[in-house]
Amino acid sequence: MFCVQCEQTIRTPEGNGCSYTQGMCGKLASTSDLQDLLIYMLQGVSAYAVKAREFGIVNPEVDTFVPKAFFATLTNVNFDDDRLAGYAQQAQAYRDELKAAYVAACEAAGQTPVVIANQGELNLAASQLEMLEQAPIALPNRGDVHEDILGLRLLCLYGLKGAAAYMEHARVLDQTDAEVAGDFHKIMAFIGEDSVDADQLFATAMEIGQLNYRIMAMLDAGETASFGHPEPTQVNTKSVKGKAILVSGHDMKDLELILQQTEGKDINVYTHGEMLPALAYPELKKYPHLVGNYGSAWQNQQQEFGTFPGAVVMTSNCIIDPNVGDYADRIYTRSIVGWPGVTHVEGDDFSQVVEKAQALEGFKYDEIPHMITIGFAHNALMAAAPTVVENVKNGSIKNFFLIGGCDGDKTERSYFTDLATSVPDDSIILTLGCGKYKFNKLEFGDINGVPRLLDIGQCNDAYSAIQLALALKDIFECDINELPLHLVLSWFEQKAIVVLLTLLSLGVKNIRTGPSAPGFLTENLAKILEDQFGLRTTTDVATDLNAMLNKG
Ligand code: SF4
Ligand code: SF3
Repeated sequence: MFCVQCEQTIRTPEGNGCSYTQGMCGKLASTSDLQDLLIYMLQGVSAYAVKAREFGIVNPEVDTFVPKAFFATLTNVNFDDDRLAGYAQQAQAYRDELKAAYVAACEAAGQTPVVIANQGELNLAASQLEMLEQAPIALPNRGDVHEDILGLRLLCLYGLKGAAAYMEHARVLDQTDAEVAGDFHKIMAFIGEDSVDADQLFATAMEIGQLNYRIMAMLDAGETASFGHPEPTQVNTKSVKGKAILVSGHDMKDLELILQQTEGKDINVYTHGEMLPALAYPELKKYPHLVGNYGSAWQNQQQEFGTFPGAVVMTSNCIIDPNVGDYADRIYTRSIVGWPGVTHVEGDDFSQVVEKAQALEGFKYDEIPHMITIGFAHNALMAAAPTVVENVKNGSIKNFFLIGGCDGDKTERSYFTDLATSVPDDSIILTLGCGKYKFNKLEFGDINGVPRLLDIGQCNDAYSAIQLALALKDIFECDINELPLHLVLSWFEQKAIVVLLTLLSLGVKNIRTGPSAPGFLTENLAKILEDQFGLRTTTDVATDLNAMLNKG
């Protein structure tokens, strides 16, 4: 196995990456190898999807399948070898179908079809064991390439994974776009070609960022069309007496289905992790039995799910071993999420989850409520903009800090809590992603009625933060990088990588990321990104804060 895609990757002086029998996330070598083989097959599908499109042949089923199956290879999404092997076989079937359609179209047009080698022709073995023997050709560090080229390839591969995940989140909400899918296939196929051209790889990384901007706009449209625009909302973070279901991950459509199917059944529904922002959407908060948020970010799930006296549903990343917390029999996976032995809910029927919650004890008492405020996505931010601008003009607000991204369990991540509590009192803090749990239960007060902590939403709601920055830039008639806006992103997995690529592709400079640099970025690449974009890794709060306030 070789995997270096997340922040917790193994780092050694000889090189970074999980490459033994198991990754730090618990992913076994067999799972990792099957994921790589799956990606290899998906690249073959995309290569023929590009060719078929030359003849106007577009298969929406394929356009859905490729990003969805690619999503299964993100950190902490799918640990189930049987399902991964199944996706790889399905990819082969789709590839062969597209290839046949393309060849037939070429023949009809009197052209000679292009033969796509490697990913275009590999035939998978029938058994999983034999498939694993084929895996070495698909490893992401295959071949003998310069480490900087490998780093750039991985930046593209992991960035596109993040974009694929958001595409699938958008598709669930009926947002698809054949042009976006076509551009996605082009990049997916290109990555499979193992380019050694640094400029081309770098340009592709920027293209991925731009593609993801379009995808985040689609996802935003899907979420707001389905559930309305988030509005500032007080949310209880304590438990309420009664039977209970906890819904984690990013997929709000699943939450809606669960809310509909628990109506009138005396079951309280709670959000967890990245589902917290759902509580601010009118079409979700209207359900009185959606009672609040329980727990915090993904890395605490073994303890939090372990003590939750009800059923748990994991709708997307990030899942970790449920057997450690002893709740494998009452957690359910959805969509591309998988854990061997855990019940996977297909279709729209959550009755087994409801029955499980009814059979479990539930909370015996009401806890004393602790309220936090959420719901500052773009519409709410724009509504507050005139007051904010007035306060900027009269000097009451001097700086904006965007502190957000992924959470994780490294102790160095206290940096983000310390930074949020150290910024000057005349600063507004914007946050998003599960990284917000490092400080979202603290009290930050307000500036002339504007809350100092504005929770924008999930990691994909970086789209809303970008809209605010663009609006402020227009109001103050300056470049986006001249705004008193400082971005400090915590990263863990590939969605954060693609959000970063989006920001860079939009020309946003001087972003800080932490708590460490990605393991696949070599010193040379980090230097190039710093020279071109001012991108740098966090150091200590005092040094970074001083530099940011002096616009460094
Ligand atoms: Fe290692 Fe992260 Fe890959 Fe898991 S996802 S194997 S921890 S790099
Ligand atoms: Fe969190 Fe996994 Fe990334 Fe959506 S849920 S931000 S880590």
